[in-house]
Amino acid sequence: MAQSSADPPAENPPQDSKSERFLRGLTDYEGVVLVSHVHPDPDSMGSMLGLAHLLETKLRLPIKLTRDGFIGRAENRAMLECLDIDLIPVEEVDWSPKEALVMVDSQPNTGRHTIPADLPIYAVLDHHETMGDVDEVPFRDIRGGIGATCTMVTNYLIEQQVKIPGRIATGLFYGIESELTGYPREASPLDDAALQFLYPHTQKDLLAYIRNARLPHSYFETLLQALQNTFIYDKLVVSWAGDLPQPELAAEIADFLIRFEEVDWAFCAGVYQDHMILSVRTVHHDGRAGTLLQQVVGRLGKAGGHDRRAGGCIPLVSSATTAVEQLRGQLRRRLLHALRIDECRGQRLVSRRELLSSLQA
Ligand SMILES: [Mn+2]
Repeated sequence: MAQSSADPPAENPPQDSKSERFLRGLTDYEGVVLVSHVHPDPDSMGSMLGLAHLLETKLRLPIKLTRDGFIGRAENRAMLECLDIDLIPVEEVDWSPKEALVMVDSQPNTGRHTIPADLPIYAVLDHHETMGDVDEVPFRDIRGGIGATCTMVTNYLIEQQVKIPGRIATGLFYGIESELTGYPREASPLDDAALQFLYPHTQKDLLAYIRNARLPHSYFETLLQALQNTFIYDKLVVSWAGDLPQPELAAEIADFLIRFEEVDWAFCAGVYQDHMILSVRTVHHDGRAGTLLQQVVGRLGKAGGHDRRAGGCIPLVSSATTAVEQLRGQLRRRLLHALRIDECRGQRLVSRRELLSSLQA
């Protein structure tokens, strides 16, 4: 019979299930702190929301949800606001050995956190293929083949027969949905089953509000700047976005450009504070974008991701225009080399003549 309510199946969770082991290891703690990667995305926030609900229901432990860095993307801010998610800045947390540290949607020492590197971590729940230092972590649930960490958390809630309120269902649903965008989809049957399970319980108006979040002026200015500095090299499109009002915009531009019918790869880079933020997308299902970007970035910074999507950042030695230009040149050469594209002059997406004539009009 089809699952028709938020009441999960009636049989008891098996003793060796992942959720059972996860909860069992937490019985000696007095509380739990949930952390994620910098600039938490919907998958991070939904996972924290879902896990907090699981822990509060099953163990009655006080839970802290945190954020590393700020949340910039309009959809993510809308999610935070309308689901009333209260995140404590990580720098304000007093780390105590009595509280278990649980990391979601990321792995330790992947360059995606600002928490002290020597903090003992009880658990890591993640779906990224980029391996972190997890040897010392007692509980690990890392499944690279899964589209979203929220899918794993949804399954913990189902296994533990925990009722999922509308607000939590909406967060988990949007967390999964936002990870499965683009074509081809990076999803497993488990992701689709979780979406199907959650959907009847989501708050549809809130979902629509998040999906259609209103955008600030700076979004359009940066987009225009990026399009004016976009170059085509064979099957690759490269966009230099300039200064980013918020770091996630590089990924949004890469998402937009990968839909360009003439290319298979999209790369966008922009400067946020003292870092160059990088984003890669490909239409190839087994494109190993994460590995490619790691190869391109090398020791200049950090990178990682999935088959079709990857992100990275490089600390800038200097913010002088010449230094940034030099880095751009280096990245472009490495990118062309990694994709086996001959070194050539890029063709502008919007020609110089068109740019000038539209300015004079
Ligand atoms: Mn994720």
